[in-house]
Amino acid sequence: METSKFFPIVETQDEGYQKTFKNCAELVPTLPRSKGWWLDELFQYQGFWMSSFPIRGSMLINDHFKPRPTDIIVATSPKCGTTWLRALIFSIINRASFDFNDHPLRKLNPQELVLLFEGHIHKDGSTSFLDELPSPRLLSTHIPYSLFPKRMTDDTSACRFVYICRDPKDVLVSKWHFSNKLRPKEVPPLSLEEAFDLFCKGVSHYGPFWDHVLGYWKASVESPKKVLFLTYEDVKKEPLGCVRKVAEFLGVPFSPEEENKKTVEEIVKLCSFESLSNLDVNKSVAKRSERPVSNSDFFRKGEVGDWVNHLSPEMVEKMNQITEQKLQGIGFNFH
Ligand code: PAP
Repeated sequence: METSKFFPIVETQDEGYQKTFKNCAELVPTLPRSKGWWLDELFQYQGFWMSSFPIRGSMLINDHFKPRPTDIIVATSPKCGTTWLRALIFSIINRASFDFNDHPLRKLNPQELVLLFEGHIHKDGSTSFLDELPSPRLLSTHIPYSLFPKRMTDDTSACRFVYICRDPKDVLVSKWHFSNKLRPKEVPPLSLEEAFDLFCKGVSHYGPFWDHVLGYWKASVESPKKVLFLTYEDVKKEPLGCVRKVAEFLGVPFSPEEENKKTVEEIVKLCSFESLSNLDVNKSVAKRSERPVSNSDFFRKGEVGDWVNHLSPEMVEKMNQITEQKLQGIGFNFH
């Protein structure tokens, strides 16, 4: 049984899982560490800053997860639009099963409908919860591409990743607002300057942000059938085209009948910021012990370019410079 001070204790009788928990409990205290954005601590694990919980999730995935060819992983760096992409992909793959007026998204937040892979693999100390999900399994993750096991990322595995990223200036602003919602009332708010500094140093959840993007970008170039790379800005600009692209990538293109019935338009409308954020379920401010945020916290402005209202010209210049330098010559940038 695991007794690390870094994790909630998970009871498990299985020797394999016990070994992973033990390895993780021994490893985490030895990793470089930094203060986090709320009251958490971040650890540098395989080049990325993560809190202890997803590190353990990543180790469990590596040691025990059994991928299926039909698995679909919605991957993002935090605050890049995972709530939106989870809703879109859930609606795309389940479009034959639900009426848009009586849709699961009207009753559940996308974060509850499509669960966080590294968060839920901890349940009961085994992968049984995930093993029991029917195919195709749709899971969400913030884990960097390089941290997934080869059996998920090499060409012998047919599971697919859909990645969405976003202009880091908007990511920072979104993350800063979100972090201050998570900070306990008695702790002073994180200043934008502090947040900017941490983000630029790469010390943000699953960061450095740019390395996260680079990993998925390279994989999408090398294995375009395995990884689809999208940007928040493109989905905002051309939602219908992006939804068609995702459906084709997942092998479930829209039929002429569905096009006639305007199914793509229905999906885009249901999953839009205006629609989702106005549903009662997503206006809820109730928090639960296992998730210290409320459904409404995942909806703020939902706009492209809100950074102009927050960042100084110096901050913008520095952030653009880092982005230029990190993404130089790869064939992609945030313009
Ligand atoms: P997570 O990383 O905590 O899971 P994530 O959903 O990736 O959060 O990001 C939240 C951002 O997506 C918020 O951006 P903002 O702070 O700049 O406003 C949120 O408003 C935005 N968002 C949530 N749902 C949608 C949607 N349906 N369409 C567009 N943007 C959305």
